[in-house]
Amino acid sequence: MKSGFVSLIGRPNAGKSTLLNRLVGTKLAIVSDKPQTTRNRILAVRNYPDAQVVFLDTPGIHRPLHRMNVRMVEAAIDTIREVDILGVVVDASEAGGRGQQFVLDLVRNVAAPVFLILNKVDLIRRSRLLPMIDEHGKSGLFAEIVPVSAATGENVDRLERAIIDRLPEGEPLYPTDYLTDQPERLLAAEIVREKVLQFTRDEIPFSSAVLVDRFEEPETTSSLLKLYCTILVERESQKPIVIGRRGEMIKRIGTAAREDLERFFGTRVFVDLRVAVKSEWREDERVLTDLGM
Ligand SMILES: Nc1nc2c(ncn2[C@@H]2O[C@H](COP(=O)(O)OP(=O)(O)O)[C@@H](O)[C@H]2O)c(=O)[nH]1
Ligand SMILES: [Mg+2]
Repeated sequence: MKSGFVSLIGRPNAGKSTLLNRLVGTKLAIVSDKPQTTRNRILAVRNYPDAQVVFLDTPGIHRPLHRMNVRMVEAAIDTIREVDILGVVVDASEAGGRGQQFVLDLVRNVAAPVFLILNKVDLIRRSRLLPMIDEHGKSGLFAEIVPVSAATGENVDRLERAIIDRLPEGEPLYPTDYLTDQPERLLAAEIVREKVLQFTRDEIPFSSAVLVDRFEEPETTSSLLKLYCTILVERESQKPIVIGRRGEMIKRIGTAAREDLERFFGTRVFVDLRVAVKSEWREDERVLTDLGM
C-alpha cells in the first residue's frame, strides 16, 4: 500500500481545480475562467486499490495586492514543503511569462519529486507538445513531465499511475470514506460564489465573497436543506450589478446555485441570498477568517 500528499500549485487559471475535481471524481473546487477563483487550500482524498492519494488544490500564485491575496498565495506556498509530491500545473496553451518563471523558481530546491503537469493539451497541436516537453526536461527540475487535459480527462490516468509509483509506502492517512476537509457550509458558499463569478463581469469576481449566515440541514429526508447567504461586495455601485434589474441577476444566481446544491447534497434545497456592501473587506482579517481563509 502507498499513501501520501500531492499538492497542485501554479499560476491562476492553469486548471488546478479542474484537475483536482477530475482526480477525485467530484466537483469539490469551483472553477471559472476568471483568475483567482480558488481562495482556500482544498484537501481531497482519492482511494485506489493499492494507494491513497491526498490531493491539495491551492490558490493560484500571483502578486498579491490585498491582504486576502497574501493569505491565498501563502496557502499555496505553504504546501510546497509539506507534500510527498509537488504537482506544478501549467497551461500548455499559453506562453509562459514571468509569473510562470516565478512558480518554477519556487520549486527549484524542493526535496520532494516535482511533476510538471502540462495541462490543456486539448487546446494545442500535438506537434507543439514534444518540443515543450524537451525544453522543460532540460531544466532538470522535474521528476516527471506529464501532458494532460483536465477538461477531457486525457492522460490523467497516466498522471495518476506516475504519482502512485513515486509515493512512499504507507497505510491510508484518512478513513476510506473521507472525501474532503471542506465543511459543507463552505462548499455551499463556494457554489454560490461560482455562480456570481459565472454571471457577473468586470470587477465583481474579484471584489465579492459569500458568507453563510445560516446552513440548516434537512430534519427529515423529505424536508429542505436551507442556505442563507450574504454576498459581500466592496462598493455601493456593485450592489445593483449583483441584484440586477428587478432582481433578475440575484434570482439567476440563486436558481443556478440551488440546482448545483441539490445535485451535490442529493436533497431539495432552499437558497436565500442577500447583498451587502462592506468596503475593503479584502483587508479585513476577521472577514477573511470567517471566509475560512
Ligand atoms: N480547454 C481546457 N480548458 C481547461 C482545462 N482545464 C481547465 N480549463 C479551463 O480553464 C479555466 C480555469 O480553470 P480552473 O480549474 O478554475 O483553474 P485554476 O485557477 O488553476 O484552479 C476554466 O475556464 C476551466 O474550464 C483543460 O484541460 N482544457
Ligand atoms: Mg482554482
